[in-house]
Amino acid sequence: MDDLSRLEDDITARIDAAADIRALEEVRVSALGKKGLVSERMKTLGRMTPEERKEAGPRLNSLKQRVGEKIGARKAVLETEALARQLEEEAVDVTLPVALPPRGRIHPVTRVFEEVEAIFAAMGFEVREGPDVEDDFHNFTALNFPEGHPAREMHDTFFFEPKDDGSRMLLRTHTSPVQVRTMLKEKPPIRIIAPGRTFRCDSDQTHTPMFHQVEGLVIDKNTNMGHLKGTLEAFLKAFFEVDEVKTRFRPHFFPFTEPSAEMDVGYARDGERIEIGTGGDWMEILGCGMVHPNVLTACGLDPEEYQGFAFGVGVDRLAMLKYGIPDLRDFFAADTRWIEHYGFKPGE
Ligand code: 2NL
Repeated sequence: MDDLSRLEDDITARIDAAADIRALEEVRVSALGKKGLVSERMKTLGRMTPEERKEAGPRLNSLKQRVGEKIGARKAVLETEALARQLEEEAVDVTLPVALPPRGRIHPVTRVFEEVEAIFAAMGFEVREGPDVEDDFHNFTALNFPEGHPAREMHDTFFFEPKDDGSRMLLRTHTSPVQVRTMLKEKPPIRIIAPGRTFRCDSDQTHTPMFHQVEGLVIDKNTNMGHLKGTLEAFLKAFFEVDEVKTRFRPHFFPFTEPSAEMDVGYARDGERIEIGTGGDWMEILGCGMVHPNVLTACGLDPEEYQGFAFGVGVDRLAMLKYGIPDLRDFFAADTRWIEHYGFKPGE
């Protein structure tokens, strides 16, 4: 094998070994570039005799041509490989789900709000909402709490700093102010529920400073305590998913209702579980009564023309009873293991 054949074999081997376009370009420059191996050989032609040149010239030219073609062919192969690799790397599997299934949970309190709202909506009630930060009039005065009455202190109210005029805003201690605002704005018949957060400066095993309440209000010309009992029994049956509920009214006191009552519901204990509906024991479930005439007057309604009932129920306790949750404080502990166990998946 002569010198030129060895040169061609050597270049060919390096072309075949070039792993990518850049390596191949280096081979091309070292072979065909201005100072490349083939070009250097071309420069030797001038020093040859005419006979030598006649033989070597065409051989060198055809070698140069073949090397160029081999580089071109190798380049095409490498480009095809590179494209295939890129397509593979950037491939999108359109058969995969667009998003992973959601991992979040619906909090039992949120769930109970939704259930209560759906049940009362089916009975013709509308939902009304109002601010968490209230004034004294809507939270107390309009609800027949006299100035300086101990019932105001009983509510363990969170007050803000007094304003220049001496008045101070507060965190609502119940959602009743929502109903006050509704009566001031709308004409009877009124049939509403007011779900929401409420606040009292109280914290122990069974009390948290923020808790949840649903209040209900019905105002019309002849609304009476029978309507109250029927409405609440229908609600309890739907909520606890039972065909029968035993209830009783116990006389009570609230400033904003007269008469006032606490409603108890029959229940039976089955080991750890509590079954609401019937049974040998009574459990206090909610407070209620006929709206006090002073409240109607403060809200712009004539007590000679209108009357109605109201009730308030603790949502946190409803959730504990329905879903067998033992400790109230876990509701607000933000423990992901707890919410994975007691929470609900969307649509569940
Ligand atoms: C309870 C008691 C109750 C009301 C709330 C109410 C609202 C207006 C007028 C009259 Cl605007 N009453 N609300 C009435 C009775 C009881 O809640 O123990 N809640 C957890």
